[in-house]
Amino acid sequence: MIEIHQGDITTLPVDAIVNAANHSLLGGGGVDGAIHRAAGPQLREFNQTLGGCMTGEARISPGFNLPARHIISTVGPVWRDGMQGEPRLLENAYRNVLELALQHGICSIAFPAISTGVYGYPKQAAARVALGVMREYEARFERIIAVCHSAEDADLYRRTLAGLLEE
Ligand code: AR6
Repeated sequence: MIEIHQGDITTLPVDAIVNAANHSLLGGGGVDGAIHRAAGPQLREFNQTLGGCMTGEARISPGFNLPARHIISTVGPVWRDGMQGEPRLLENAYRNVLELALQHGICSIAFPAISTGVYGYPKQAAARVALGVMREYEARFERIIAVCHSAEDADLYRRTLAGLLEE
């Protein structure tokens, strides 16, 4: 069962939280900034050894000062007009995070709404991609948590998940 949680992803004591990062993996704004602040400067030092990350790929780091044991960073697509492969790239981001999590024996994982902030991906369309991939993997995890920063986003996720379950 996919859980929808409203709040700050950095507070969750799970095996892994997912970061919506940029290619450098060295920090930024939004959820990326919050995760780097909460994990501490060791995250940036560690990520300097990873050599960056392409759009749709995923990299794993320790959780450092977070309650989460690991951070899996991915880079979502920047939304242009929807005709530049954005849906496939967003799907790849979710899928590659979940595959990497399985390789590392992670049982509980929490995701932010990748690409829906600074990168401008329309929220409804992004929620359909996110929840669609999560449903494919849910049987292989104890917990998959979709974290929404606002109550409005959590409502959108609940409605989108209900719609997918009816299909
Ligand atoms: N917990 C959960 N969700 C959050 C939090 C939080 N603490 N803070 C923000 N969100 P964004 P992107 C939500 O912009 O669109 C960075 O600068 C937010 O409401 O963080 O993938 C990176 O370095 C939104 O729904 O990520 C990249 O340059 C979602 O997280 C770029 O932004 C994603 O918004 C990535 O942009």
